[in-house]
Amino acid sequence: MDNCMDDKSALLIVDLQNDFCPGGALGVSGGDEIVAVINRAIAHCISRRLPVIASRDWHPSKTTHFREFGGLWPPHCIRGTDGAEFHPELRLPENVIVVSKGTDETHDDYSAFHARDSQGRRLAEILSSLGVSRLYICGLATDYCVKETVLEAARHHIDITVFTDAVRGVDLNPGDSAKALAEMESSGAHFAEVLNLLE
Ligand code: VGL
Ligand code: ZN
Repeated sequence: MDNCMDDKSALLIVDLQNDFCPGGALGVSGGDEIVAVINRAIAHCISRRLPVIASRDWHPSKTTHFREFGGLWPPHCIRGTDGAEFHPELRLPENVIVVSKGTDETHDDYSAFHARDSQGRRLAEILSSLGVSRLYICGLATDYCVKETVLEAARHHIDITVFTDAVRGVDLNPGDSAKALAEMESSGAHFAEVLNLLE
């Protein structure tokens, strides 16, 4: 297990938004506990001038992703609302690249590879323009967006490492997060801990 991100690496923070934290519309247990850990990973990237990308769930108020319209979930992360904002203690760098997903009325868009930046570029295109081939991933939720992003990374030939101390899952069914981590490992993902990163 490596304890330093190299110059082909970037950090991807998945959906660290108010609605996914305790008290939010779709609060993930312990979701807010990882903010301090992620801030440490961000500091690691800033000191090495490595890109930091933050994805956000950015839904319209009417989408088939929501229970009311046939989906699985209560309304959450509706763009423009407080619930869709990043956690206030997350210390994103000034040059963070924000990518938004779930913006369509008919797609769940769990994978951050479906997200686009403000210029409409998808994540894979952004990574290749930055010369990034290794992605370190953290955030919410282990069993949905983190998992789908990790499983899709292989298809884009991106080597991926999950920061296991900086993810939390929904666990609609008990054990979903553990199962998700096992699937990620079988797909070739590596595991590391932020707390083992060198300062
Ligand atoms: C997510 C459930 C619904 C996620 C998004 O970010 O993991 N989970 N929408
Ligand atoms: Zn969502």
